[in-house]
Amino acid sequence: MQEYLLYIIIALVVVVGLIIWLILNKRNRKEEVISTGKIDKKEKTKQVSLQQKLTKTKSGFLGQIAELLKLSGKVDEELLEELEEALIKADVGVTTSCDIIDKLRDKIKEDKITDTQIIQSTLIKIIKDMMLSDYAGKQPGIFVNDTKPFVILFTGVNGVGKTTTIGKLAKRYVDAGKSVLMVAADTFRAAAIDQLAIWAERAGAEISRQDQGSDPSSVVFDGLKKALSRKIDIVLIDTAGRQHTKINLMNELNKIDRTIKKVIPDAPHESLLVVDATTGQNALTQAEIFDKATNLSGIVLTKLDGTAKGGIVIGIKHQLDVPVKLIGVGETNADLRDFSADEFLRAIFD
Ligand SMILES: Nc1nc2c(ncn2[C@@H]2O[C@H](COP(=O)(O)OP(=O)(O)OP(=O)(O)O)[C@@H](O)[C@H]2O)c(=O)[nH]1
Ligand SMILES: [Mg+2]
Repeated sequence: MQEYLLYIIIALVVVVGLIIWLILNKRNRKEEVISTGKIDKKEKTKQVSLQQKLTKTKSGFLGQIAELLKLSGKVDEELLEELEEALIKADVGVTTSCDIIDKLRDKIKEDKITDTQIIQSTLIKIIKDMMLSDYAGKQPGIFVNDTKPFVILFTGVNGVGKTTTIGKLAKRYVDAGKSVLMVAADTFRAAAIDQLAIWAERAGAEISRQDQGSDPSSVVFDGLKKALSRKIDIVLIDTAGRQHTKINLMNELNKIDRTIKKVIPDAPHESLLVVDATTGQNALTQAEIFDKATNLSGIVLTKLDGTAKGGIVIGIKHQLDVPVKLIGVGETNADLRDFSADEFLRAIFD
């Protein structure tokens, strides 16, 4: 009888162990992610350092601050106002710049700082701490989990780099062994559909398209149905560039978003606003309005190589609570990079 009981206990232990193993395994699988940065190691080693790509911002931003501190002999309210102005000019954003300078003011009082050199290092530390805390717990880049299809919607004003970003991302995902379907929901111009088709061919991705002038929501509906039936891994939806001030165009975007949810209720899994870093503060207004139409999950900041005002990177998450996920620092595939606050801060300040 006792022996019989022992067998039952052993069987129970085995069953419970098996259940625990299954739960843990499932959880681990859910967390399996692809970082765009990890995809093409060969390409990554060829990359020019971010510091080199951001030289304009580095010299513009730091140069301005250093110059101000050199010219100013003493630490006073006037210097703080000038520093705040320099931050605003570098596109850090008014609210964020005020927050930074308020913290600096407090620190000056607390530590009784009178040396302008110490002001510079204190200011940089405040910016670093702020940004690292804004991005705490956020992994760099876009993380594609095992949801199938994983749908990414790209929006933004005209000419910011939406289609180019989709092309570069598609290449990385295809290289990582994923099946990718591009949806040509920019039906405004025939050339836009052709441009996406060229990117699809280059990347080895599929494309779902209709004629110019078709309803973009209908293109999205068909594209997602196709992706579901073909068990596609990743869907990248291109949309027409639109000014955030045009209400009818923003409503059209909202309709696209609703259509996506009709086919796949928890999609889009990423809703990315592509922003041209050279447009400065206008980016914050754009993000606010696009967020209302498509509930943004992140920002792709392109053309950071072409601006001396990379301060937008510091302000955008702080002010809008939408993180930068990718940055564009040039025209090649390797120039689309996962955004890491830590790496950005090192490139600018070290
Ligand atoms: N220097 C630089 N150029 C970029 C970057 N990203 C995109 N571009 C260029 O920006 C231009 C516009 O890119 P598109 O991808 O066509 O922009 P779009 O947002 O799709 O434009 P529309 O569909 O017309 O609204 C192209 O010449 C790209 O090569 C970047 O990170 N750095
Ligand atoms: Mg385009």
